[in-house]
Amino acid sequence: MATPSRPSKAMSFYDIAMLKPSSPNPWKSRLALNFKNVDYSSTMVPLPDVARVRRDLGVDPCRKFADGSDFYTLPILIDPNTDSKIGDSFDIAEYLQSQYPDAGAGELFPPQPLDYVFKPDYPLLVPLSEPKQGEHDEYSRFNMYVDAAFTAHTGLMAYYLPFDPASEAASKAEFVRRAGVKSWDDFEMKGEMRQQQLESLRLMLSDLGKLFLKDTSGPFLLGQQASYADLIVGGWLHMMSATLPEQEWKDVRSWHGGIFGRLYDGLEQFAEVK
Ligand SMILES: N[C@@H](CCC(=O)N[C@@H](CS)C(=O)NCC(=O)O)C(=O)O
Repeated sequence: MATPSRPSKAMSFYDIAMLKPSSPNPWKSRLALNFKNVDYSSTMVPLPDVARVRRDLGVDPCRKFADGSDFYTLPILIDPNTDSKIGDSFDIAEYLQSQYPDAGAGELFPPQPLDYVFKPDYPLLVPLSEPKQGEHDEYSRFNMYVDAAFTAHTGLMAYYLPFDPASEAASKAEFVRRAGVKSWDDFEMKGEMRQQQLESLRLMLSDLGKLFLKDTSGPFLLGQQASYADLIVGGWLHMMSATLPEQEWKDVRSWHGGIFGRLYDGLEQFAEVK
């Protein structure tokens, strides 16, 4: 049977409930779903319910905590057209591309070199998912390094997550438990430490930004053609836009000749929250 170019039944997409969507991996998938212009609806899951919802949907965890225990995460995409359940943002993008190759803006994985490496100075609190070997190796590696680069700077963002008041206390308590700190206030990064981290973020973005200078005919890595690599960075830009204090987000947008402000704006066409 020929692969349909557009699904006929709406898919279900699961993201974490916040006053404004803030989670980078679900954002990557939202951008990819809108890029493909497929029909879907979103379910926003309170953070303390993510593990239960994922288990109830029968989707195995794809990430582990540092102690080796399972870490239940979102996004999840359920496609009733093919009876598929996908529980990792990279897998979701690959699934959409293979199942709906011609839909929407077309190819999510055009061949391109993605020469970017980031090594954090210290181990991340929660290890990242391993990159997958497969058809889109270059993108998978890029995804891992970009995740590492931004995760190393989430100390600037965590305190400002716009929690849904209904699950705010439980969500904060869970973060406090995971980080092994005394209270939520310990997440507030200020003073000299904040300035150092902002400078580190600026330098990291300078390095990442070099990839965007190869083709300046548009805001994307390939100039005017958006690809999943742009969406990966875009997921993190959305987290920063939802969490950083206003002036810091303005600074990020304008650093390095405005590369990341232009990218964020260029991706607006795929950023509708449905
Ligand atoms: N490799 C996974 C990682 C997903 C992930 O880490 N999701 C985070 C949000 S960005 C999450 O669900 N966190 C739940 C929690 O912190 O309890 C993917 O790309 O989908």
